[in-house]
Amino acid sequence: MVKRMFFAVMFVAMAMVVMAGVSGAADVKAAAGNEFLIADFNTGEKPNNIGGDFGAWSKDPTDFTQGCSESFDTVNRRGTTGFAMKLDYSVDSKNPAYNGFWMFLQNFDASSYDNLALWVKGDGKIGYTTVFKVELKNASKQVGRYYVTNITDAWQDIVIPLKDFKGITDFSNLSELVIVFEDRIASNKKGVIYIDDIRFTKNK
Ligand SMILES: [Ca+2]
Repeated sequence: MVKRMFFAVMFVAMAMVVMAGVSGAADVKAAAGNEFLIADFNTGEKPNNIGGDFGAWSKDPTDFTQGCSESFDTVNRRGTTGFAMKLDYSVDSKNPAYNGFWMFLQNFDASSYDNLALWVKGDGKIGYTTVFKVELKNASKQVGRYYVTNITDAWQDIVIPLKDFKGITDFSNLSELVIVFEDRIASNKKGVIYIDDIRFTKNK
């Protein structure tokens, strides 16, 4: 009888452990479901976390007074491991100048998400623009535009509501994310911007 009681107590205890484990797992899953990681750059190589290629681009590669180059940076990164993306740009040209960074989004369906989020900071020693443009493109050739402002030399989690992208209404098949440095807009014509942990997020 005592033995049977013992097993009964053990069974209840084990059931409670299992249930606690299940509810813990459910919490993790819910948290993960509120955020989808597109690129953390932590492998130090292409592609991004969803298999999309990326790189720097320039309006006029033959004009050496303007351009943008991309590299993986381990010193300035978000978090304790891996890399961030370093964008070394110049729009300091007598010609019209704009350039930046592109990333394929593999027709990602972001329609159940509320925001595009990314960590951003400028390089305090080299200099940086406090403003740049972010574009989201979809498979039907819509181009959404949003200006990120108030960049500083400290990491900031920039959360952009998808509805604030002007020019795009369908987020179910996103083809590309583009960052644009523009001569007329940039507060510093040359500089370095770091980006990391590009995600789509849901409002809590
Ligand atoms: Ca990273």
